[in-house]
Amino acid sequence: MLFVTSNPGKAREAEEILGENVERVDYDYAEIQSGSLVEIAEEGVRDAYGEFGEPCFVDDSGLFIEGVGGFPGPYSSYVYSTLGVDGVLRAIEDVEDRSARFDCAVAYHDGEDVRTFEGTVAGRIAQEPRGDGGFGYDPVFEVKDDDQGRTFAEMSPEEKNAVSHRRRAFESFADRYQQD
Ligand code: ITT
Ligand code: NA
Repeated sequence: MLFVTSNPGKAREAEEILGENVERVDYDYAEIQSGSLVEIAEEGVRDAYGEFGEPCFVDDSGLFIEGVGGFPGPYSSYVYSTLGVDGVLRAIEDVEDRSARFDCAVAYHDGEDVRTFEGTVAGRIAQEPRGDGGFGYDPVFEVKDDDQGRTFAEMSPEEKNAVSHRRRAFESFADRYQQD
């Protein structure tokens, strides 16, 4: 099955989580304006299916910061490419509640229906970026359940993949579709 994404970091993680029968296609599917990652992923996979005509899935993810009403949430991609990680840190400088979560919505089109699988991980936004691993917001996302309080970027790929929002979403996806 095809994983339709413009983001190589996501594709690497999906491969590690799902195994080998994932083929990445670099296609920027249409992203509707919506407050819901699930809606964005579902519309996106319909667009991707229209483009490729074979079973495929997309992953729409977002960082939700509690103290600023869930910003940047569904706009995480736009905010990342405009403000960047440093811009986000500046924007929340005076915000007290830095608790946050990462959500992932995976939508799969099997040729007839669309099904969606969700995953989430709790954390908080670090004061400064730390670590060289991962991609995107990983250097500022401190994982809540990590006893050393590391950011995703301070973890190995295996460690991030063991607890991430993406792992949780892809796991329920795999439970449903990869019986063998
Ligand atoms: P697609 O083509 O798959 O949509 P994208 O990078 O635009 O690629 P999203 O809209 O889902 O993907 O991602 C929103 C933003 O959050 C984007 O800037 C990503 O780099 C970032 N992001 C997504 N997953 C992440 C993760 O596991 N760790 C850190 N940042 C992540
Ligand atoms: Na995107």
